Formats: sequence, structure tokens, C-alpha cells
Amino acid sequence: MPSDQSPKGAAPRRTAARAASVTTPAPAAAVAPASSGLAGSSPWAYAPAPESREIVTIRQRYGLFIDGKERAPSGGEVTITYNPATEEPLAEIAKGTPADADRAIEAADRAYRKVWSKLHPRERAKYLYRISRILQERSREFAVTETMDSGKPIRESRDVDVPLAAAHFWYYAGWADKLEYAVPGRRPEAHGVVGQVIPWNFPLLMLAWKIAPALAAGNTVVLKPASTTPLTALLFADVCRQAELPDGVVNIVTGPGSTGMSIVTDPRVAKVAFTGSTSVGVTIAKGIAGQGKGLTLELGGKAANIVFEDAALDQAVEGVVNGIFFNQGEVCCAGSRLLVQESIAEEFLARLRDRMSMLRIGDPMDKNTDIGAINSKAQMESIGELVASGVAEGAQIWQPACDLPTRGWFFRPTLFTNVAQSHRIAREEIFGPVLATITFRTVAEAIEKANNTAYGLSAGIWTEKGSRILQVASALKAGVVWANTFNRFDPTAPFGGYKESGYGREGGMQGLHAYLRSS
Ligand code: TAP
Repeated sequence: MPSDQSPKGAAPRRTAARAASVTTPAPAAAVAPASSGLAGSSPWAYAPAPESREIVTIRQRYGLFIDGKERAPSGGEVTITYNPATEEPLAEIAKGTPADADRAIEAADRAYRKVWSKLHPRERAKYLYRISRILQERSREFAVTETMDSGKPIRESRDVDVPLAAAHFWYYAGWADKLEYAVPGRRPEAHGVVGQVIPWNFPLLMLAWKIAPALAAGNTVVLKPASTTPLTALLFADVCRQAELPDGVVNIVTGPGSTGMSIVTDPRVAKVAFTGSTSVGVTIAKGIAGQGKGLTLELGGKAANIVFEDAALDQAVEGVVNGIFFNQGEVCCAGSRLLVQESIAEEFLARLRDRMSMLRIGDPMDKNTDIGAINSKAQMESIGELVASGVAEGAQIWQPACDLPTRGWFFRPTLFTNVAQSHRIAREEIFGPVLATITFRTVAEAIEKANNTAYGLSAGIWTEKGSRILQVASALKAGVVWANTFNRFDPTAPFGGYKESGYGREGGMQGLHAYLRSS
């Protein structure tokens, strides 16, 4: 997240969004009204501030982007991508087949051998700078398209996803002619063709995290977007044409998971990068085992956001809210476990409930919206099932009393207390706006509980004491640890996990290493 980003913190007092009916699967008796606090006492609400859709023309049908041209899928089939906020179909998307994957890999291989590997690195850099500039010029178009296709609030796609995507291309453009400094004393070489499969939670940003370092390092790319969010990747194909990127350097193949598998297992693909669920990551690792390919896996997480008794409480509340409700909680590094010191738990949770009561849930295209739509019906059901398991296992649920839109897939921000570490909501990645609270008494107990997870992607520490930050951060088994902040991203900083959160790093110089072989 860029340094000027304050996803939910900067908003003034406000009332929760008002709409028609409630669709949360939580038992009605468990849904408490807003506790005390500002929402109840505030007599006014924001007027609607919808972003205009006019800048975007969504076509009725999209083909595959192979060898610089749009192509019909070999099987002639299409899938539909929906607007999660309205459940309306947006466009028909080509259902790429293994034969299409083969054509895309052939194009990428040819482009690598005949064009891209022969270009001077400075020339490669020019293309990356050009792509970055075009993304900035077309940022509104990208933000609106992303929000319509994914359900995330326009404020986040406008202020986080798109600027960060452009920043990644800009940053890696700078590396293209300096690769020998990334691997001192060795000769950097590209892998050749890389296969990349990305998820639906940050569609454009994940594309940028993958394509920018790959091209800077001199590789060509075949990328498969998620089936529920293909539109910004297809708009990016248009950016490649506008930047006059040589044909075949970037290929976008939409289609199901099996098409993704065809891409990553093809022997001509020398390096694979995947972001998504741990289960698919494991399938991919098994599928390519023994082939000698490079592999980076960015998988799930169950991050602890640890609040110590000496923390600045209001700032910590903002950090916890940002940690779990940013992008509806559909974030691999979301701070989905709140670890709060017992001595301040009651006061902290009261402030947190007050803050949650002010979150605005609803139309993602409204610039005031804090929590948009859940990406798909399937994801909505998965969140509902896990929340129901939390109630059944004895945790205490609290949700603010806001109404939800009658159409679209919306889920109330949810706070669980009395959570045991054995509960599913404390162990499994929910990938939704659901926070599980666990208390602790000592620093050692906080560390032990934070590390008591199969994942190891991220964590947060809230304390005024610098020495405690250093002590706890070095003891946490997480790839990224934020102190007195959360969900900060920067192209120069490496990101990635270990244990079931995967391996390899994206971002920074480390992210470049994954796309280089060095002799
Ligand atoms: P995944 O199934 O992992 O989807 C991620 C990407 O992998 C999509 O492009 C998907 O294509 C593709 N894919 C699916 N099966 C594949 C296979 N066998 N071989 C190659 N590619 C394959 O995630 P999901 O089903 O959308 O979400 C399920 C859960 O995963 C979520 O509840 C969440 O917990 C987790 N998740 C985590 C992340 C991150 S960033 N850690 C991101 C998304 C989801 P299709 O879209 O066509 O299926």
C-alpha cells in the first residue's frame, strides 16, 4: 500500500450504510446492534458519491491475447464474468483450452528466442517505462474496470491497486539494465518462457507483481488470470499493444484451472509463479516436480495482528480494521487473528466495535464505501460456512447493525471473541471480513500463539516500545512483519512467506532473483 494510503483511517464520523435487507448467514440472535459509540449518536449520513462508469467500455465478448493478437478460443466456448455488486453479467470471456495454452507458449518461446532476448536491456526498460506511463494515464479506466469485475471499493482500486501496479512496472524498468548488480559476481540470464497463474483478489496488481520482474529480467510470459476477474488482464493486453510491445512477449490466456495446469506443466515453460490457495499451490508443485523448473508460490495466510497494552489504542484500532477489512478481507496477508493483551482487551474491543459500526458497506463504486462486495457467490458461501462453524464451536459473534444491499454478494464485518486456538476460524484462512480475537498475557504467550498456525505469511505488532518490536518481530515465523502499521506494500520491498504460505519472494531485488538464473 503506498505511503499516502489510509484505507479506512482518515474517514470522519459517519453512519453505516443504509440499504434494504440483511443477507448475512449469521444467526440473527448473535447480531448485536452497534454498541455505544459514534455511529448511534451521529444523525447524518453521507450522500452517495458514485464513480462514473462512462470511462469504461466493456465489450460483450473477449478473446485470448496470443502473439499480440486477440484470438478466439480453439474450443469456441466462453464463460461469463459477473459484477459481484449487482450479480449482473459483464462480458463473455474466452474459455482457453490446453491447445490455446500451447499456442501461447509457442508464441512466447518464439518471441523470447527471436526478439526479447536479443534486445539490449535498456530497450526492454523503455517498454516497461512505457507500460507504467500508460497504466497511469489510463488509471481511472483500470480502477473502474477492476471494481466492477472484482467488487472491491473504488477507493482501493483507485488509490492502491492501480498506482501500485504502475509503480511495479516503473521500479522493475529501472532494474532491466542493471541485472548484474542483483546477482553480484555472477552472470544473470533469463529463464526464457515463464508461466504465471494469478488469483481474483488483486487481479491487476498480481499481474504487475508477476509480469514486471519477469520482463525486466528478460523473460517472456504466458499468464492465466482468475476466471472471476479477467477484465483488467484483458485491458492490460490493450496496454501491451499501445506500448508496441513486440508480439508474443506477453500472452494472456483466460480459462479454467486445467488450462493453468497446461501452462505450468509444459516443458517449454522454464519458470512458474503462482498466487492463490495453498491446495492449488500444492497441486502445481506436484505437477511440475522433477521438471527442473523454477517455482515461486504465494499462498494463503492467517496473520496475527498483535496489540500490546502499551500500544496507541486508536491507531491500533485503525490498523486492525485496515488489516482485516481492506479488500473485504480477501487478502492473503490479512490480519485475520487479533491477538490482544488481556489487560486492555475489554477497552480495545469496545473501541473496535465502535469503529466497525462506522464502516460503510455497499456499492463498491461509491467513493465513500469501505467494504465492497465479496468476489463470488462461492466465496460468499465459503465465508458463511466458516462463520457458522465459529458459532457452532462456541465463539461469540458480533456484527454491526448495518443493512446490506439486496442484490450482490455482501458480508457484514464480523468480530469473533472467546475464540479458542483450536476453532476453525482461528486456524483456517477465511478470506473474508471476519476477525477472530484471542487474548494473551505475556510477550512469550503472544509469540507462541501468533506462531501457532500452519501459515507464515505476515504479522503485525502494535506497541510503543521499540525493543519489543525487535524482540517479537525476530521471533515471529512470518515472511513480512509490520510494526505499528499493516498492509503496507512497496515495489522495493520483498513479499512472501514460508510454511504453508509458500516460498520465494516477489517485489524488490529478491523478486527479480526468481526470474533469473545466474551462472
Ligand atoms: P485458487 O483456486 O487457488 O485460484 C487461483 C488461481 O489458480 C486462479 O487463476 C485459478 O483459476 C487457478 N487454478 C485453479 N486450479 C488450478 C490448477 N489445478 N492448476 C493451475 N491453476 C489453477 O483460489 P480460489 O478457488 O479462487 O479461492 C479458494 C481459496 O483460496 C480462497 O477461499 C482463499 O482462501 C484462497 N485464495 C488465496 C489467495 C491468496 S493471494 N493467497 C488468492 C485467492 C484465493 P480459476 O479462477 O479459473 O479457478
